[in-house]
Amino acid sequence: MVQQILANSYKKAKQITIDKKSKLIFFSDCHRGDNSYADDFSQNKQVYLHALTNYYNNGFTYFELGDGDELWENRDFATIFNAHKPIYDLLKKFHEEKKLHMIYGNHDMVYRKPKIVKKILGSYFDVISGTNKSLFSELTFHESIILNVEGMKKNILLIHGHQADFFNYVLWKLSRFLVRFFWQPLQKVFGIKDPTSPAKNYKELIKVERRIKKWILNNNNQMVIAGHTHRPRFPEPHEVPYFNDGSCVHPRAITGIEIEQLKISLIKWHTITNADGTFQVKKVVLEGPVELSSYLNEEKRH
Ligand SMILES: [Mn+2]
Repeated sequence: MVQQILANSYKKAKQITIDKKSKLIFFSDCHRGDNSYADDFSQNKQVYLHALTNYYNNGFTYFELGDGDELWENRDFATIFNAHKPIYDLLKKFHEEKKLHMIYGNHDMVYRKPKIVKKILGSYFDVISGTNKSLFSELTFHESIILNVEGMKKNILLIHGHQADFFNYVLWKLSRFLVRFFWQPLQKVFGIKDPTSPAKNYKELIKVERRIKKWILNNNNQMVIAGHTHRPRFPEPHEVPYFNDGSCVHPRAITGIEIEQLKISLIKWHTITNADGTFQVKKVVLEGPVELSSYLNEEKRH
């Protein structure tokens, strides 16, 4: 079942071609919320804004691999928008320069319908002028994207990763219902975590990773970049090419994947406290850079 869902994601993917001049940044699982104590993203919003501004100023294209907006815990996008307006202003700039590519995950699965994207993200109500202002016009969310890399034999599949998680892909509405009315209240009162979420349950996480890796091996070692589990992955060239950009809700840090000059790296942005007491946002390269060709030009696994 899951293997079939992944095959379909590959089949219907939007195709994009990149070359050695392309600069790409991948983040996912921001779970942007309402800025309340339940908003896991709010602790990292300054770090994220700083990092993304840096990428924007350096000519990067932004790929968001799902669960950008936390629409399970918040039913009203306006609350999220008002809590994180500087971020949406920046995303809008990426979009206007055609440098924004969005993939939906399970928490923002409603964006699979273009009509709903237009309704939710097309415009916002500006309190100061008392009028509706345009936000993301003609923005499309995709289930999957294939990156064709100039001069290379194979391509890269971008997905959120909930395709390998039956409960969160097919039964996502039930999952959302349970989060809203069952797991979230239980977590607030008793600290019990949602056992169906691979981000909160290690056993589920391992299962999701195993299913994606199985699909990769059955499909000529197809390189995949995903999110969903919140666990960053960066394989060596001889390993199964399953990459994961992690999340933007780690305590005090965000992780992502960069592609620049056809090299891939796993990076982290976090805050450090200097000796004089000032805070500073810093980027750390966790893995790489490794040539994409070492994942995309090999013939067969030995
Ligand atoms: Mn997810």
